[in-house]
Amino acid sequence: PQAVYLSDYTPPAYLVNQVHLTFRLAPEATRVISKIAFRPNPEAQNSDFFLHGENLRLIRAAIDGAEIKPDITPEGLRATVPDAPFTFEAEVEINPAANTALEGLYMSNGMYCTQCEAEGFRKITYYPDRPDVMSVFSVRIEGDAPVLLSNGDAVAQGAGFAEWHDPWPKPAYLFALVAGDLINHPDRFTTRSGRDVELNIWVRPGDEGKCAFGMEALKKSMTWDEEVYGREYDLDIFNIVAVDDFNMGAMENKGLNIFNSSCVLSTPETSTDANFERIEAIIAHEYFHNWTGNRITCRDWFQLCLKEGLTVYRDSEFTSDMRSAPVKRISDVIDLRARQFREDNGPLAHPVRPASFVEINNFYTATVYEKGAELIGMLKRLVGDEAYKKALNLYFERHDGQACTIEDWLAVFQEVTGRDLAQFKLWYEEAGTPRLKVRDEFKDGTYTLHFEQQTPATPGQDTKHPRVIPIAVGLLGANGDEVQETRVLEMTQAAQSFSFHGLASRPIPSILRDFSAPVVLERDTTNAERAFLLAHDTDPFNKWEAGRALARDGLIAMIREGAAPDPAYLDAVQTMARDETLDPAFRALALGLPSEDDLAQALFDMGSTPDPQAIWEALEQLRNARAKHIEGVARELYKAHQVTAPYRPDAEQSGARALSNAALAIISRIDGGALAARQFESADNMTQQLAAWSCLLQAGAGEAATQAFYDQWQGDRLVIDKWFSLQIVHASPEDTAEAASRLANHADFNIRNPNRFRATFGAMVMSPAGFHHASGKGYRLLAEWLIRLDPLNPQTTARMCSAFETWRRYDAARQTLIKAELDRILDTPGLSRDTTEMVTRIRG
Ligand code: DPP
Ligand code: ZN
Repeated sequence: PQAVYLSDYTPPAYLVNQVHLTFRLAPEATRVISKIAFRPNPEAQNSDFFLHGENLRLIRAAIDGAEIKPDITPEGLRATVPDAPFTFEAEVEINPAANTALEGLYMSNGMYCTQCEAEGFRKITYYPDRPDVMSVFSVRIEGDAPVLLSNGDAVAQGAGFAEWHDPWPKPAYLFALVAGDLINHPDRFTTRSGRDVELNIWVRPGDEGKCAFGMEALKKSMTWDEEVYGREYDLDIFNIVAVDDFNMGAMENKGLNIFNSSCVLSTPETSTDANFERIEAIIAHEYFHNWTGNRITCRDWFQLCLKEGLTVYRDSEFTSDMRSAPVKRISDVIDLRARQFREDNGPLAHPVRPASFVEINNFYTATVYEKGAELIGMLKRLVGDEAYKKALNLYFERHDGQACTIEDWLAVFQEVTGRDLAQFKLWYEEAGTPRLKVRDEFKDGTYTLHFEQQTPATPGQDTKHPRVIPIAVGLLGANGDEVQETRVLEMTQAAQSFSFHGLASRPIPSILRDFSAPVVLERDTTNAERAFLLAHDTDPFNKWEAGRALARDGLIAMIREGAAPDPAYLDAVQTMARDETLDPAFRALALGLPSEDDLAQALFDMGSTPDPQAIWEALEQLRNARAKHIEGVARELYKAHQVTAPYRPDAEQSGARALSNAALAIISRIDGGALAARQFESADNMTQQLAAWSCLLQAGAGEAATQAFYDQWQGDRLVIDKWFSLQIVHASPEDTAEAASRLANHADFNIRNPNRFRATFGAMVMSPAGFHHASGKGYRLLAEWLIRLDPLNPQTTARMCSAFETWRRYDAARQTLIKAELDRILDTPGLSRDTTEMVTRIRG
């Protein structure tokens, strides 16, 4: 497969004035009739008329009404055209029923649905399928489904047809069409300037009771974007549709967002607090794309972070405003380290703005999204809130209606602040997580921090340059008082020192507060100091971080030296847990432990070869020791934080449940699941039910609950996904692969449904001791199923190959086993471009 390079970008040869599409829907033979008004682009560097098109059966094509016989290749169509505006018409036939890749127009439970980002529109009809070609679309849908939807406003409807017009020019990747037997949950929203907007969430009959929370989230998002970014909605209707078979979480098509049903449908009985929070965030994310993504889009797919990094940043600000900002920050960093740092440390490392790709679908990554969002946060910290606001206003004003680049984005900040952002831009161009080493010194009332930064080489990028790093620092006195409030140090050199003067005694530093930059901070320190920061730091992130580091160091000593669980950690965590001045949600997070994968990476960074089984055993040993040590506290917490009010998925109640369920997990290690069994019986919401069932599984006493849970939820796909994954997650490492294999052969397994596939095999790879079982059975099972899935759904297959990305951390025997599976996948005849690229990069 051929790579595409950012440096090869050329402007489109032809631009589109308007598009008219007619769809005659039929499951196996849908006709798409297009009429596209083109004009030559004055900025073009050639006059080649090429339209993308894949798997289309061309029935006829014409230019200015005269039939033509274009050259057709597997990638598209070429024709000779006039050197003046002209109209291109085509009629093609496609087969939505056979489309299992879920890209282009496909069917899900009898409903027609599209997914065009990034390059799916070319599977619908011939078109310049690139984001810098923007046009106004009108769409006519003919079909017998009761509900026929597309982008923009409905202009005509009747028996068997509907016509839609979207007045906002958009790239083809934002096109959407939905047709089916759907029911709406309606509402209205009046924008700040008085536009009355009709809102709908469309679902399959039977799901209409699962929309209320999503609708509230949508209205909150609309208000928030007006208040915080001054952005209003711009059509008279906003539709959301829930679809069961979907590769991503959701998609921001103009005026017609399409959601994986797991990211929009909810009820207290079927969804956990975490599900509710995620739904709120994803609804916000897709809605916010209306300005950051749709009104201002990307010039080319290398600029994906322009819309994704910014929109993730915006949705994280929204969640911080709706819920607890510190809890959101800590959760985001846990996720960033688990997914993005892992990616940055391995063979798939790539810059936030990649310079080349083979298949763009492989670049919807934690690096583009989550690290991309971190860059926005750093930029804001560097320029300040006021300048950020001004720069954003300038960005919206100047680039509305345009397809832009990272250069355009940085230029507005340069103009508003007068600051040279050339060094900042390295964050977009160089892959890898900087290591930030720090040592300190105190002399004559002056306290100095000496920093050194170094970024490890990544594939294709051996040389790294010093970055600009905002390091938020505060200093504490021996009694816990803050002697220096948070100050942002701006590091720009490979090595740099910063001093604080006039101090009475040696302070205790709190460095990288609020996780002010996506770096790995390395500092030699003591357990006593960590316990002190856990008790006294005024910065919630660093308070949590101190506890996390204490736990991690203790675990590493257990794994490497066979040490006993660290009493300093056990005492500190006990004090923290019963500190009623702390938010319960914070305490629940602080009771978490580093993941098996985090520990594997930490050991590897220290020059040790991680043993997944030993890591798992150390974690179990620590959890058991901790349960013995703080059982009494856990029982107090469990009682004190029971929620008696009617269920609400808000921050307060979720926090209380998170803490009482963390306590339940501790108690279950002592009582064998007795209390969990009672909670399982009495639970009236999924958060409580699932937590109790998890504890029972963990205690080896889950059999009856497993059956009861299935009997209760058999008809609910999203709950049954949980039933699949939890059994695998809680299997012992010896049985992880067997559990996954058994469930993959269960009558309810469906290889065509990405949620179910991920619930099964995603759960397996999230259990490292089981997945990395020394026999290689986890590797074999995953490879087998990826080989089966690839011809059906390349995108989801390729995504899941990243389970293998950490292979170089492990011992020679495991490396050999993994390489054999990677080779087996690569040798599969007809392997997709998506999977070929991923496996080739992982193999190195
Ligand atoms: N649907 C994906 C997202 O919203 C891609 N745009 O991030
Ligand atoms: Zn997005």
